Amino acid sequence: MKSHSLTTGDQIDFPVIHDHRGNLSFIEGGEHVPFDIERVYYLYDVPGGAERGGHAHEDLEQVIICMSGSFDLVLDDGKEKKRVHLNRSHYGIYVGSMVWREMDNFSSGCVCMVLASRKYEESDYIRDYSDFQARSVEVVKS
Ligand code: T46
Repeated sequence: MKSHSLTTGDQIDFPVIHDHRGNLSFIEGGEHVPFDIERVYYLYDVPGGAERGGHAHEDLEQVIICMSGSFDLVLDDGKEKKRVHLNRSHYGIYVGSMVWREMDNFSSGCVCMVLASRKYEESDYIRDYSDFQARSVEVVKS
């Protein structure tokens, strides 16, 4: 696996192979994404005005990609908040563990694909913001 020094919010640019038939991008686990991909999921048919996320993960790492349309991703490490607008499928945003994420401003027809380092585990979710803040302070101290 390539060595990576990504921090949350970093953009990962995927290869783009362009010819007269259009574009092709590809993603290899451990090469373009800093973990072995254990799970892929996607969000689609999101109604206008909907908000998703609103939680953090204790251990999960993800790369979030906008395959079609657009949406905003808000990343909060407990100290600072950053809003990123995603609207192209040739890059993804790295989201490490212990980051509160929210997603909104979905366009019609938006498709968001997420590459994840672990299988789905409800026990990895932190769904209470004050709990997240208290735990992110502990992470900084340790
Ligand atoms: C994140 C954003 C971008 C599963 O059964 N398997 C799965 O792999 C996932 C992701 C979810 N679920 C179930 C758990 C809930 O009952 O699907 C339901 C909706 O999940 P959730 O409310 O977590 O969905 P989002 O869109 O708010 O958040 C998801 C990811 O959980 C989260 O890690 O970063 O997408």
